[in-house]
Amino acid sequence: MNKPLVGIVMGSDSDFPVMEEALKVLDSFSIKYEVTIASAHRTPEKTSQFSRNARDRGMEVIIAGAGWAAHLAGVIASGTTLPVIGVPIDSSPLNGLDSLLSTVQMPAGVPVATMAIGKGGARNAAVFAAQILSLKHSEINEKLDAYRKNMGMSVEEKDNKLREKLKADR
Ligand code: RP5
Repeated sequence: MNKPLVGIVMGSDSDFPVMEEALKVLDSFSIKYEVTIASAHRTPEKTSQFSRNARDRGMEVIIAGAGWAAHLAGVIASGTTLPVIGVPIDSSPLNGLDSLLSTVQMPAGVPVATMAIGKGGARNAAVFAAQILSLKHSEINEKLDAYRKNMGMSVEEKDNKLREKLKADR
């Protein structure tokens, strides 16, 4: 895996603290990615070039995160038939509800797989990207299985800790 399989695009550097969550998950799966700041309204030409060239550059999935009137994921989806995963960022006075609706409400024909608002959505975007990639890259499948197993184990740990705390407190 030499070329980045995932293209991560965000509208501004102010989106990075949220989008970083996606990077962390992809790192944990050893999936190579490329990070770009491109804005649908501030740098429309760069955004459109990115999406038009992504497939030829070897990318297989794109994650796009943006806030406010978040048309970034939709604009990127319009220039490629690669799967585009959208992350609505909670950077506006409407706390991301505007970005959620702008990202999810794509008219029929050009879909954006839209995740939850904010950091949880960014994490899920990376997990979902890994799930798409696992169809072709079987080594990612094993990592996804381990991820799910660890998640289950951490819930069990929390359950045990809470039970012990309640026993001690009462
Ligand atoms: C959107 O506008 C970006 O995705 C960001 O969430 C928001 C604000 O951008 P900055 O003004 O912080 O650069 O395009």
